Amino acid sequence: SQSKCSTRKQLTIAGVDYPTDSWTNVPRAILSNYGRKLHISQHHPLAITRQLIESRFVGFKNHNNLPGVVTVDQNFDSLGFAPDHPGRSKTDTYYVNESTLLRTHTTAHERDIFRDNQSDGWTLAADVYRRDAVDRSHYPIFHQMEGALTWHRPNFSSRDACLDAIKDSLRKLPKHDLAVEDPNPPFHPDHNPLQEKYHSPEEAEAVGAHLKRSLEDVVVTIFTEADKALASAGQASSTEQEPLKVRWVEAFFPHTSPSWELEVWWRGDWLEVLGCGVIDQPLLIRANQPDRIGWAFGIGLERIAMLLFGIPDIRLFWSKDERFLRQFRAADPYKRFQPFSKHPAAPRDVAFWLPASAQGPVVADTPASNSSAPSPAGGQRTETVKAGVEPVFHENDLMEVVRMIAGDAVEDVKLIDDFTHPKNQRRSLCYRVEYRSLERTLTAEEVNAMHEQVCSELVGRFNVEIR
Ligand code: FA5
Ligand code: MG
Repeated sequence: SQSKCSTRKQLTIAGVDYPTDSWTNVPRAILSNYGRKLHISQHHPLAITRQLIESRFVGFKNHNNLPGVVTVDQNFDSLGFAPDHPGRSKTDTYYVNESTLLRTHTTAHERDIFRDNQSDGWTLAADVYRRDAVDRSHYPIFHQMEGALTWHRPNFSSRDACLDAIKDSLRKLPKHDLAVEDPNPPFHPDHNPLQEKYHSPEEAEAVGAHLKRSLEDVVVTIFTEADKALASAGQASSTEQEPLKVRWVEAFFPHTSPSWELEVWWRGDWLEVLGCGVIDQPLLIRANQPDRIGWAFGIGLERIAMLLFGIPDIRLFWSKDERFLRQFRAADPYKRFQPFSKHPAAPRDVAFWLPASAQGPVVADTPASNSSAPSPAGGQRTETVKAGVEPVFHENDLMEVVRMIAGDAVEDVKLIDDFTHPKNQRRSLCYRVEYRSLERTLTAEEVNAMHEQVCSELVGRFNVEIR
């Protein structure tokens, strides 16, 4: 592997030793942040956000302390991910070893929690880990909250009784008067089908309606409450003077069907805040709950918190700076973040020729890597790597080199030029790395030293030729 970690014989995570193998690719920088548990740190904005969401699910059991090392079975197999699903790739996922990884989503615990069956409704917040791009909204560790609600439906003959129960709980949900855009046809027979083998169309529609209304309630309530509190304190609103705009779009997950994502209008664009759907019945069957039917969702806590508090950069959540931390109080949750400083950015470019063996397309950001779509809109992988062949250069590997060297002193990395020489067909890439610390001004010497190290690591690891 390209990772230096693979030379270690074992990896110790939270006091537990794991054998390493050719799959091991967890860098030390990740382990140093493992176990910070920001989502249960009192007064941390992620913990406040978690509590605000939990408060909308009355009677649900909250699981908030599950360790992040899980098995490949929990993270992928138990959820019906295909053996060749791109989310399983080493370029997207941090592997401890071949059978063990850092969970890429909180869904990794669904089967086990359904199997325990301690409550009809539950939520679970946790840190999740993904190899990904470097910019102000992506960090290799972020937090999700999973939630699910199931109804007991003892056998097929009692479908109608269960349907009545679902419709009854739908009637009892709080109402809101926001017009939510829902442009998609509710169900797509070809790639997002109703599970007609298990559910009647009426049941699926009722579960879907209950799911959507429950999640609309979360978003509408939190942002409306925030705006009320901010207005009375004379502060800018969380939607930044624009009225709250929310819409449903179709989505794809191996563990739900049909599936949707909820998007919120923010700073001139739609921001995806959660994925959800009607739980795949085979998953409930694997969890030994064939007599239950229901919905599940996974929401990004950073995404909600960035909107709610106006936090401009995802790295701030990891700050230990009191000027950040003291701004948030659980008892008085609705506050706008006041930037305490803006230090200058220091851009540096790195241009290089790829080795002759790596001339195929470079893999770009894969935001939809946990979805099951053959070609999800907006999140296609541009990779053309043949099955079983490891890509020689993957953009996420470059991202990781930059993070390893610059840590939180890097704000953004983007491809600014991609050029193939007309005569010899060699391919050259140029990336712009924006160095900027949130806490202090970096000196030119420091930035140059980091950048030189980035360049030499790229040469050493990927055999590129710096231009
Ligand atoms: C999932 O992870 C699904 N497991 C969610 C799910 C659960 C669907 C249960 C159905 C039922 P996705 O990869 O889209 O889906 O991530 C879910 C949410 O996590 C996103 O909507 C977003 O809010 C947040 N998220 C995803 N990637 C990042 C990232 N790199 N940084 C910050 N937040 C992210
Ligand atoms: Mg998504």
